[in-house]
Amino acid sequence: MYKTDSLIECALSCKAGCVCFGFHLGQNLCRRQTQCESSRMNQTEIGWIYYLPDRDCNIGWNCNNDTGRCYSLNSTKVTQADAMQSCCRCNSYLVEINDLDENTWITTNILNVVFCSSPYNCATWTGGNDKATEGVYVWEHSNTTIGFTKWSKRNPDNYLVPEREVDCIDILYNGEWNDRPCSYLNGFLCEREGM
Ligand SMILES: [Ca+2]
Ligand SMILES: [Ca+2]
Ligand SMILES: [Ca+2]
Repeated sequence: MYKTDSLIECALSCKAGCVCFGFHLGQNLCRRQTQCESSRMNQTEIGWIYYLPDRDCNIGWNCNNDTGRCYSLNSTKVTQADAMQSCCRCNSYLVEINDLDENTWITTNILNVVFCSSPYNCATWTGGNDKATEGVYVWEHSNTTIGFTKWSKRNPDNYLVPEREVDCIDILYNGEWNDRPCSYLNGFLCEREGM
């Protein structure tokens, strides 16, 4: 049993020799099992849910039934570049928020479900950035210019200190965006097409 960052991380760790795994949602604990009696899989040990191995990355995704898009939040705090890499492992990409509907859905169904003591404590990386040209924001994975935006008050504010590189976009607990140095350590949200 060990501490993990998300159900997905736990599922990814259940490889050769792992017959099933358990995940404790409240405490983010992961258990890999070399054998699984069906009684164990069904038992109601408080907080634990058991799963069969997930070779295709099917669990741990929260899907929007209207759009068919799925999202997975990871609470590990990493740089934006590392977040991008991590999303790739499940054939997904760092989230790209294309319109208000998507922004609202993510805020309501994902960001607001995570405990945060203040909006600035739980910023989450998106795939948006202006690394190439200051002030010109693009979505990294699709390489498209960002159209819809939901900037928080006084952001983006890189222009105030132009010598600093503040080139990546994170989304705050309330769904508003902020420009932040890409080397900052944030949780992150992966997105992919539905199954
Ligand atoms: Ca999207
Ligand atoms: Ca910038
Ligand atoms: Ca900012």
